[in-house]
Amino acid sequence: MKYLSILSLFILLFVSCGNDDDLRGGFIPIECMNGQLVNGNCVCDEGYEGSICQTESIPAKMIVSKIVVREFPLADTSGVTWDLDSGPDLFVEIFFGTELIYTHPSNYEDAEAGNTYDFIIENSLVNFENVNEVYTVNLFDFDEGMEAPSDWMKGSNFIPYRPGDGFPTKVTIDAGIGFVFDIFYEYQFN
Ligand SMILES: [Ca+2]
Ligand SMILES: [Ca+2]
Repeated sequence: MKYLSILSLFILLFVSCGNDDDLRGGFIPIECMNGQLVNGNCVCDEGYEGSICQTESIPAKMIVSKIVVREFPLADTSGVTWDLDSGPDLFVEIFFGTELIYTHPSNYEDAEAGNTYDFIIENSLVNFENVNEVYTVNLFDFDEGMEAPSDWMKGSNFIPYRPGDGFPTKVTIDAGIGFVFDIFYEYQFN
């Protein structure tokens, strides 16, 4: 019987949690999932809502602070290297749909397999404001003069916000065929 009544309390809590008015009607949360209990009410951590802070808030904005290229393809799909007699000169571009939103202003000359390459994005220049829509990171080998335009090496489409992941500051994306990168986020909720 004791188990049953505890279970019913939980059910009551969860069923009634959708409406904060119910809390004022006498239900006192016994535990806040992502927050602190203050005077009988949950004060939620940033990014959570609901009467026991059980629901992730959808971020208003995800700011990209850095992309770290961990692996890049050594050659194109027909096996031809990006430059004739040196490694590729890496830089990244970011798209929202078909719209180019960021080109990294510098490149890493003659990149070598096994090294990682940090593309730091300063001043919150890249904001993902449509966190449930598709963005793309494209990796290029910078070419100029006779060699221009730059070689597109590989790209990856992804949806920034992953519900239930708890707002990781670093997400690793494996685009296949040797393109792996980390993307670093800061979250804003209003
Ligand atoms: Ca090239
Ligand atoms: Ca090169």
